[in-house]
Amino acid sequence: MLKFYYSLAPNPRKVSLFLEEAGLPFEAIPVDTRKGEQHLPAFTALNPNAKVPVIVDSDGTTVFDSSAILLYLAEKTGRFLPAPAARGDLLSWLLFTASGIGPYTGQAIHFKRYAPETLPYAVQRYEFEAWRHWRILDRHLANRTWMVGDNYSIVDMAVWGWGKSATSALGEDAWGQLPHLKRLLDTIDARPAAQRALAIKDRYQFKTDLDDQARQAMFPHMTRS
Ligand SMILES: N[C@@H](CCC(=O)N[C@@H](CS)C(=O)NCC(=O)O)C(=O)O
Repeated sequence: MLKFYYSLAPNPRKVSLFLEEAGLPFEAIPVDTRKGEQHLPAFTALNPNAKVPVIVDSDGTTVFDSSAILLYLAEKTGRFLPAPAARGDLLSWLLFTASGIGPYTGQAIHFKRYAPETLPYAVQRYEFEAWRHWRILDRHLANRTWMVGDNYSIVDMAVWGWGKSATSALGEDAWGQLPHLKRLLDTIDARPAAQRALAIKDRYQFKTDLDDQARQAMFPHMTRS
């Protein structure tokens, strides 16, 4: 059976959604990143980047990085891909989400919530860039139902994964300024598979304390030279 190494964070969330949408049987293996389990040798043998998500398919194929996993699973199952004519759009928006939405939103959250000191320049830069990227998605969705092509695809799943955490970067009132994006996220939330994907939180109690062990595991730059 496919093994899914996960936490409750945005990138694994995208993969949870695909697995539930496709109805693929999987074994969910929690990686408690606040306990440092992402750095255990058995895990870095699967993903040298020491981050979730990772899958190990039933034939032993290992794939890390959420966008790679989405593409791999979509191509393997033939599900949630747009028509071949939209391949360029698929790659463009999937990688825009991977390289723009994720990193800028993640860094905005980091500097607003987790940095040991307030650095106004860093907060301003990452918040600005996060907003800039989310606004591009919102404008793109103004006159279309789905991110690419005519149907729900892995790009919508990738956007949803980060969308569930976007207000941590953009503020609780962000949706008033991103109405088209909000419509997409609400449409996906209403799908039973999305609710099952979110219910993965009930399978394992992840550590919530952001203590020294968690900081060292997740923000190693703070303690290593
Ligand atoms: N590019 C990677 C990023 C993966 C990533 O940043 N994962 C986070 C959770 S969203 C993680 O494992 N954080 C724990 C850590 O950084 O130690 C992907 O898309 O999968």
